[in-house]
Amino acid sequence: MKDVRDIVVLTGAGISAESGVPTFRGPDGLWEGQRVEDVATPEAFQRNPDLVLNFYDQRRAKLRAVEPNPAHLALGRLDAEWKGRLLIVTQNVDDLHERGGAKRLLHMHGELKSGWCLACGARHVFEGKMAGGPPCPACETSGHVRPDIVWFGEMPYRMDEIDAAIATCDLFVSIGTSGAVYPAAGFVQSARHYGARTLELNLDPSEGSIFFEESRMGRAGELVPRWVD
Ligand code: BV8
Repeated sequence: MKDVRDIVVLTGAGISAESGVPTFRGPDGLWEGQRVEDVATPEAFQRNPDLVLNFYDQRRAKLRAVEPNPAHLALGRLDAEWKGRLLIVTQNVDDLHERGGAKRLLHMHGELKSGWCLACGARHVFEGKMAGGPPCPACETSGHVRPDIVWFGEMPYRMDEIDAAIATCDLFVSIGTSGAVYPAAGFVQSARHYGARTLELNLDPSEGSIFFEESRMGRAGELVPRWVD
């Protein structure tokens, strides 16, 4: 990539679709049979913790059955080649970027394989079921562990780092996201403001397509390796 020093890549559910991980806004608009408002807000967790815990337990369990696809693997190669001058910011909570070789990676919406203890604040790796699950390994309190996921109305993680990376990158690439959720949906406008080139790789035009200098439509499993290699 000529004249490019620092790259920020934003990914969304579309990059994991070919691995068999359902996107959020599929044809039926439901998300694994649930309304987003019923499972991805702090209010939903207050109202019906078991429904929310089971929703995430099911998605966590499914991680064992899916593999990184050529798009994740291509970004893993780019990460190795770009030696710290590539930052991947993912909205996804799966672990497919890590398993695809990505190292400099930031989960702005949290991770399925992380638990957060509301009693002591400790975060810890979590592989099993949270509903009726084990106590917090740090404080031994039961029944206070929640998914370490950023729900609607909650502040995404490490926004300062993301904003600083976008302010200094030469190229901003968005892969597999509908551009429906903020603040991620606004990153392209920040990147343009700071003078970065902007590229969108997506199956369909996103809500922010008009802000991208270039948009390539297609499957991430084909477009991303072609862009990287
Ligand atoms: C916050 C975790 C503030 C859950 C998720 C303006 C500014 C700031 C905030 C707002 C604002 N307006 C409204 C808000 C509030 C809200 C928001 O944006 N609402 C929307 C609905 C309007 N935002 C928030 O609440 C955020 N928090 O703003 O906090 C604040 C400030 C101070 C103090 C406290 C708080 C938090 C948002 C995070 C919510 N959590 N996920 C979980 O995963 O269980 S969001 C959820 O949707 C996912 O994480 C995902 O990241 C996100 C977006 O979905 P996509 O990844 O884009 O997936 P989608 O299905 O939509 O699209 C898939 C795309 O892939 C499609 O375009 C498709 O064409 C494409 N595709 C499909 N297959 C392929 C493909 N592309 C390529 N190849 C393929 N094969």
